[in-house]
Amino acid sequence: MLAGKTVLITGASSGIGAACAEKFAEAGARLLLLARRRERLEALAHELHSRFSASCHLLVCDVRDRHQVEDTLGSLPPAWADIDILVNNAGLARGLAPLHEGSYDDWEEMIDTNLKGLLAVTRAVLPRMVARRSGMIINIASIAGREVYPNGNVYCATKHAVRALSEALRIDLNGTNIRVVNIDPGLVETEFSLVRFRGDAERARKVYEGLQPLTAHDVAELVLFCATRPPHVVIADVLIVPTAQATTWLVHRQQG
Ligand code: NDP
Ligand code: 8X3
Repeated sequence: MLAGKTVLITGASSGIGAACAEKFAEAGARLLLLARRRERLEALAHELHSRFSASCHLLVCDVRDRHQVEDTLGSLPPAWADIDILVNNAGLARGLAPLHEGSYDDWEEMIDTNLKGLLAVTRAVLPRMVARRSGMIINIASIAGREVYPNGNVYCATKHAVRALSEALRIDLNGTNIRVVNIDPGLVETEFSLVRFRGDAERARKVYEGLQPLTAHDVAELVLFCATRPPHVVIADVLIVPTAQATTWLVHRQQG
């Protein structure tokens, strides 16, 4: 079903995005891999080519820069220009602080990446999908798009916004055959917390202490499932959490 399909994955250099790239490559898709870190993308493309003979085209791009996104996606080689599936995954959290102590720079980075970056990529990709009356958008939002947790204020707000955009897209695209999927993961052990805490590995480790978190692979399997439903089916909205996680604030942790 995915053989020969063109899939654009943003944030493909790490975590959930890289795991999605692997799953789609295994299924025979052609991959547009987008992120800022070129070496990571090159290493991934090399691995996917040697394991699955996957065809990859690298897009070194910062989704916060709308003009860069427009230039990058507006000048794709013709063989790569018709994107069948867009996985909007690039995103990050910065800091964890009460709003009255929050940093404007952190807020801006999260809003510019998680919200405006997703908008810029979607705006650049959708017109050709609409013209072809075919395509799928998979937004990686978060459990933080359903619930707000202490000190998560702006990150949660960006993910609530992603959720709103998934719903809005499903309305705007009704009648076009384009499907919109919203996926909300709970705790997934990736570089996410390392980025949130600016390289503080000990603090990042504590986020997942005493429980078995999701892996990026767990989420990628769900993404692949959503991407392989027949054309009349949309998995519109999914929450995926580790068994130990009931809500953002209720997480069962083993002691010692
Ligand atoms: P990682 O930090 O492992 O991966 C984040 C990816 O986003 C990287 O590939 C990074 O690439 C890319 N990225 C970040 N900023 C930009 C940018 N400005 N332009 C282009 N790419 C960018 O984290 P995850 O894999 O966990 O996160 C992926 C998504 O999943 C995010 O949207 C996150 O909010 C969401 N999520 C994560 C959860 C978790 O617990 N881990 C739970 C719920 C949702 P590079 O730095 O090379 O640009
Ligand atoms: C990432 C999950 O709960 O750490 O979106 O915000 S959480």
